Order: sequence, then structure tokens, then C-alpha cells
Amino acid sequence: MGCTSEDPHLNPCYYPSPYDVDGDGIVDVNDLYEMKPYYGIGENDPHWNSRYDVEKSGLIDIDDFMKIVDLWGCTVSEKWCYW
Ligand SMILES: [Ca+2]
Ligand SMILES: [Ca+2]
Repeated sequence: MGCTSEDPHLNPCYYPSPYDVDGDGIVDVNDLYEMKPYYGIGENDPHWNSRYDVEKSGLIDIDDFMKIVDLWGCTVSEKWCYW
């Protein structure tokens, strides 16, 4: 069984990556755009969304953005995307 489908949701090797926050199958600039309005929001804020706190610190900050940058270009079918 290959992992060749263009659509990650049809890919037999698809597992959602926590770093692909918009769920389109690749870690890229669109994930940063989606996170941007949440920058600086902590877990006690009514606008809190744990999806954007990718390294689970309780605050959406530069560390979360840097994690996305570290894994830039990852697609969900690549094992090295699951650190
Ligand atoms: Ca994405
Ligand atoms: Ca964080």
C-alpha cells in the first residue's frame, strides 16, 4: 500500500499532524496565518484554542510559531513530522 494520494484525507498513511493546525495536509504559511490571531492568548482566555498551542505550554506564543517553522513543509504522511 503506497502513500501517493494527493489528498491527505484519502491517503492510507494519513495521520493528522498536530503541527498542521489548519488540517490541509502540510505544515506551511497557512498554518501560521491561522495561528496569528491567537498569538499571546493563554489557556484562561475565552478565545483560547488548544489546537494552536502546538507545544502545549498553556500559551500561544513564539515557541509555537517556531515549532511550525521547524517542521515547515511537512506533510502528514512523513514520520519525521510527529516529533
Ligand atoms: Ca496546514
Ligand atoms: Ca505554546
